[in-house]
Amino acid sequence: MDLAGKRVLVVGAGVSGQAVCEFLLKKGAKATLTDSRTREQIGPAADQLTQSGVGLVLGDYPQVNQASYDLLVVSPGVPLTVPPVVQAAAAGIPILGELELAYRFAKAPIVAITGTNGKTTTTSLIGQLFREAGYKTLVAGNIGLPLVSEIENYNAGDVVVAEVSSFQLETTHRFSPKVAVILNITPDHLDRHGSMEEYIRAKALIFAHQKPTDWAVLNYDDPVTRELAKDCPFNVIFFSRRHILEKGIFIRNDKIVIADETGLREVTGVDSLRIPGGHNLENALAAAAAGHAMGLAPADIAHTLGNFTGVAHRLEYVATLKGVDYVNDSKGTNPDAAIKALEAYDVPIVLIAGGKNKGVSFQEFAKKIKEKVRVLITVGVHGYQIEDAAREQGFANIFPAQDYPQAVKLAYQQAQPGEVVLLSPACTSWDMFKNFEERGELFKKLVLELEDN
Ligand code: UMA
Repeated sequence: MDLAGKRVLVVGAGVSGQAVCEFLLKKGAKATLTDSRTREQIGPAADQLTQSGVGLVLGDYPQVNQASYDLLVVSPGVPLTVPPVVQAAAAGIPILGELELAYRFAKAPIVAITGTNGKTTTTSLIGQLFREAGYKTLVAGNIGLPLVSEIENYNAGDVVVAEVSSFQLETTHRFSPKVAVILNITPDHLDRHGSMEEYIRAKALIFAHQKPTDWAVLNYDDPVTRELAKDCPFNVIFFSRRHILEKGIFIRNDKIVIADETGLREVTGVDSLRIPGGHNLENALAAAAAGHAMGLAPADIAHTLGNFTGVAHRLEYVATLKGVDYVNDSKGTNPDAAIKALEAYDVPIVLIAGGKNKGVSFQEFAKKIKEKVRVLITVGVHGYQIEDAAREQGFANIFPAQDYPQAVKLAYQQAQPGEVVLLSPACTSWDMFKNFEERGELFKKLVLELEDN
């Protein structure tokens, strides 16, 4: 892809858009960055961009036609219905996302991971697998570091492990990872994708352009991903924690095993995993399948599975106060993730939940609350929806909180020794915070302040 002299409009001045502009300048393109936010809202980053030679159109989008731009690069959080994207499509100007752009310059094989839940944990685990097996490994993508920033520093013998979201996949055309992992697909981001069918279609783009020597790793236990196998152009490896498979990665006699044409091999005992919950077992199986597809030995896979302790904001242990464990699962941004968090514990739970709903139902979540939770503390703009759903299930031990300090205080007052206080909001943080990290950090800070009192 020759970008030299090309006039490129980048839509969205967040982490992704800024990294794309830097990359474009390096390639000799003329980059213009546009954002619905004003210069004041963007702050000092706007001045830095201007100084480095990026044209800025802020607070409003420019008109897009063939006389003005040769290419559009869209940030993942920008819906494809915004005027510049619609105008570019009408004018026949190519539209792609940062993931596709990075792919066009990739020399290293890519292991890409998507799924509604577990992406970040599995991406981190797979990254650790390759690092510990001695590969120079890049871990990037939706996890936080835009791929385009680093992709050219990795060569054919290295490995790129990329967390990819449905938003990023939506703007791919040729993206073709060596190994494409889909962990699970349950309702999420329906406000953006419009329907479950469209969301599944976006996720399935992860394997749409694979080549005959590539692999798709799919969850056999998830009806949606199991069904997707028939759309995979080439090789599929299933993983399952509930079924014995003829071929694939699964559990037999409490051991993770690999069955392929060469026979059956044990990897490690399920009890050697250090990340809690059945959903994390699925993440570990998916990671083992990805490692196996890339040719790692079972002993190398076993070594890392036994070492990996998880990532921040996903069932992250914070402290034990008066016999109560405090756990930060701020990344539980949808009901399914929060259900999995609740399922990870066998003791009564004091749950803090709420935030901004992404257009999904809380009914199943409320059923799980009835089953596992002793006290529910709601917070955030749509906390009342979780409260209503829980009451419909006949659960009434609910305390609405005004803000996080009050929520943590209520949890502290209500929790009894042996219980878990779990923040797993089932909602995004965007009503009160910049992102889930900021929400999780505040929760941890408030918990640690309790410790001081
Ligand atoms: N904007 C517009 N018009 C719009 C919408 C947004 O101009 O209609 C502007 C905003 O004003 C803002 C910019 O676009 O300035 C934000 O762009 P973005 O939302 O794409 O966010 P980035 O900062 O570029 O971060 C993105 C991913 N964000 C989203 O997909 C929402 C990050 O994933 C990712 O880490 C980063 O690129 C690097 O690849 C975050 C995420 O929440 C963690 N992902 C979702 C998830 O995991 O569920 C998909």
